[in-house]
Amino acid sequence: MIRFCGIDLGHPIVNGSGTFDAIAARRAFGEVLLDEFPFAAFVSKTVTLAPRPGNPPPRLWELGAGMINSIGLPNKGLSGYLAEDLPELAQLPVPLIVNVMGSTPEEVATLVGAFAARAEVSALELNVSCPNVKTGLLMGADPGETAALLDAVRTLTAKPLIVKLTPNCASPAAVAAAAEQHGADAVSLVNTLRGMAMHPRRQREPWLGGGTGGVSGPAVRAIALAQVREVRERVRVPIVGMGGVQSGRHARDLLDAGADLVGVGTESFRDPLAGARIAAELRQIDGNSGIIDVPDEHACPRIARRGRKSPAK
Ligand code: RRO
Repeated sequence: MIRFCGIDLGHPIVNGSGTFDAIAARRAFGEVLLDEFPFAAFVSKTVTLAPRPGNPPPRLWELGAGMINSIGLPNKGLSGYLAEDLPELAQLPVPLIVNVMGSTPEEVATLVGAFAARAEVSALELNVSCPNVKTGLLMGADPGETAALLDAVRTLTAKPLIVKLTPNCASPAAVAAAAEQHGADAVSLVNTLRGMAMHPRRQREPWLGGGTGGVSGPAVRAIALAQVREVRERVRVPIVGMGGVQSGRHARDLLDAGADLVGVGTESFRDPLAGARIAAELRQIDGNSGIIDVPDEHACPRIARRGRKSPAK
């Protein structure tokens, strides 16, 4: 059991917002999903005040080492979420973290105020980092804007506020420091890195309907590690580290770089139970046998990192 912002979690693996649809997964896999839920807490897809249709298709491009998404926050809006999704997500066997985004601090304040009163919600994640809309990104790219956002919402709730940072700015660590100074309880990073794919058949046209998108998956893992380390050097609040995690070894690396929890995102598209597998691999590593045996092409190195303690027998 670990504690994160006062919330008890069974292990340190959570999902990255928007990468696991728990309602659809329950429909597909049945009640067994609740018995063996892959994550220690569930982070919901971003909710905005008004409903949004999302970006025009195509919305995905597969890369050699990940993918680019241009989803554009399709969602039912606050009232749709409260009426339809929240009752279902409240049935999950793990704490619920709701991810919210607005184009102004006032909009975010309305969202935070609405969730503040909901007992089903354990914490809020403020998404200031979506690469696929013009607004929202701005707030998270600038320490002053992030501070102003926290000033607008901090007093509205006693629930933990996690600020989801963008890697697409001059200094994520400076933004993290501003968030901490203005009352954030934790930060999470990295959101996706802005990227682009050209249309394979049409000259000079981008493939994605939104033009550009967000790169995720193994391609961004080294960047996530470096940014988590840099943020850890600037702040004391807990960090949810994510970016290209496919194995317990990758999770261990992010924890060693300074994260307190690890988010799994793109890997869940390949393997919906990746969260549980990665948590089990991490337990095996931390059980410090030093030797692990994972039948997966992404298995962690079999030799334990030097200096780790030998198993307590
Ligand atoms: O919906 C999206 O396009 C999206 C969001 Br909100 C986000 O935070 N990060 C991302 O890569 N895509």
